Amino acid sequence: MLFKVYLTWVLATLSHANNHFYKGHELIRVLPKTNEHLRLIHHFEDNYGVDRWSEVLQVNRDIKMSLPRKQLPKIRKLCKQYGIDMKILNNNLEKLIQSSDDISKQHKTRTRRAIKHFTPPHLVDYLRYDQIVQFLNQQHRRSPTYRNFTSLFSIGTTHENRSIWTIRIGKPTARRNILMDCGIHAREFISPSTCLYMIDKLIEEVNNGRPSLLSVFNIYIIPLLNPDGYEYAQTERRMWRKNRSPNGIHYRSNCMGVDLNRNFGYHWMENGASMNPCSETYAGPHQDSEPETRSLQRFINQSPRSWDAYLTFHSYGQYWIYPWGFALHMPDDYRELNNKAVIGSEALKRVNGTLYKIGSAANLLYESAGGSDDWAKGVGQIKYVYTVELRPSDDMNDAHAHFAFMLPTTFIEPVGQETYAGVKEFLRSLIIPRKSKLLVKNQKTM
Ligand code: 0X9
Ligand code: ZN
Repeated sequence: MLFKVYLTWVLATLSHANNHFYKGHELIRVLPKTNEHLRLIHHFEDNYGVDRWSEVLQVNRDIKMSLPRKQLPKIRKLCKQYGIDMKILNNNLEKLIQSSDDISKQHKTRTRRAIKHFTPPHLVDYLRYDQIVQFLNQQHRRSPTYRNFTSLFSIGTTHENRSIWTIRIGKPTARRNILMDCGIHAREFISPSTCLYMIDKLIEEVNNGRPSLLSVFNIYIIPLLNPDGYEYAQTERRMWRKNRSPNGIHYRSNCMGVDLNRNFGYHWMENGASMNPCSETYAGPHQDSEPETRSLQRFINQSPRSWDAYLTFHSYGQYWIYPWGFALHMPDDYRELNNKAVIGSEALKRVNGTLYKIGSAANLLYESAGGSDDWAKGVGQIKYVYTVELRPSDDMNDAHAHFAFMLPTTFIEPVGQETYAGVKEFLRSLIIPRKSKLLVKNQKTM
C-alpha cells in the first residue's frame, strides 16, 4: 500500500516536470475582422509554429494562440501589415502551466486532509496511462453481484505499443449500444478524467442496484483513445495535441504526430486541416493512416451490433456539437440531433449552472474535416453523434477561461458530475422519445 502511494506521488511529481519547454512561449490574442485575416491565421498555424487554442475561428471573435517567442516579431509584423488587432496575454506559458499545477497540488493536499487519507486517485489527479489501466481493472472487478455486467478489452494498439482499453458496462440482456470516447487530443486532460468519472458512477449504480439505463444500453467507454500523446503531454510537453507517429517515413520530417481528429476518412482534408507534419492539425499522410483511427473504426464497423449514439469528449469551450464539421450544411436529421443536445445540456446546466452552446461543428466553431464525429455519422451510420467540448468556457469574461487546457484538478469532480448528469438525461431521451418545441436551426442555447 505504502509503495502504491509512493508510486502515485512519483508519477504525479514527474507529470509536473515538463513545463520548462514553455518558458519561451507567449500566449497572444488576435481579433480577425475579415476573411483575409482568417486565412492569415491559418497561415500562422501552418508556417510559424503557432498553436491555436480557441475553438471558434470566426470574424470578430477573439482567438487565443500560443507561439515560441522567437516567432513573435514576425507575427507582430504580419498582424500590423494586415491590420489585425493583436495583444499579448501572457509572456511566460511556463508560469501559466505552473499556476494550474499549484492549484492542483493544494487541492490534493486539502482533499486528503479533509477526508483523512483515502481519496479515489482519479478525483485528485489526472491519472497516468498505467494508473488508468489499473483503475479500469479495479472497476471491472467491482461488481460481484452481476457477473458479466462489465467487460474489459483492447480495441487495438498504438505506435508505441500501448493498448487502447475499452470497458463495456451494461446488463448482458441490454440490446442497445452506446459508444463514448475520451482523450483523442492529448492535452485535453479533463476529457479522460470525465470518462473515468462516468465509469465509476455507472458501476456504482450497478452495485447499488439502480442500473436502469444499463438494462437498456450497453455503454462502451474508451477513456483514452490517444495514450501515446497523453503520456507525452504528461511527461514532456503539456500542450501536445496529436498522437506520436513518426512522420519521417513519409516526409522526412522531424516533426512527430498526426492530429487524430483530422485523420478520419470522411471528406478528408477538404477543410481546416494541414498537410504539414509540423502543424498541430496535420491530417496524416493519407486518410485513416493512424492505428488509433483505424482501431476505433474497426470497433464501430465490426461489432455485431448497431450503435444508438457516439459521444466524443474534448476540451475546451463548453459546446455540445453535432456534425457536420467538414462543411457548413447540416445533416438531414439535424433537428433531432439539436433537440437531444438541448436535453443533455439542460440537465448538465442544472447541476452547477454551466452553460453550453449547441450547434453544428462547422457553424459554431469552424469548418474542419477528418473528425471522428463526421466519420461516425457519415460512414459509421450512427444517428446521434456529438462532440462535447468540456470546461472551461472560451468566453474571455468567464472566470475560468484563462485555464484553457490546463484546468486544475479541482475541476475533475464538478465537470464529471455535470457531464454525467447531461449524458444520462440524453440517454434517457433515447428511451422515451419526447416532443420538444426547441427546433431552432443552429441554435445557440442558454
Ligand atoms: O478541432 C477539433 O478537432 C475539435 N476541437 S478541439 O479544440 N478539441 O481540438 C472540434 C471538432 C469538431 N468536429 C469536427 N470538426 N468534425
Ligand atoms: Zn480536442
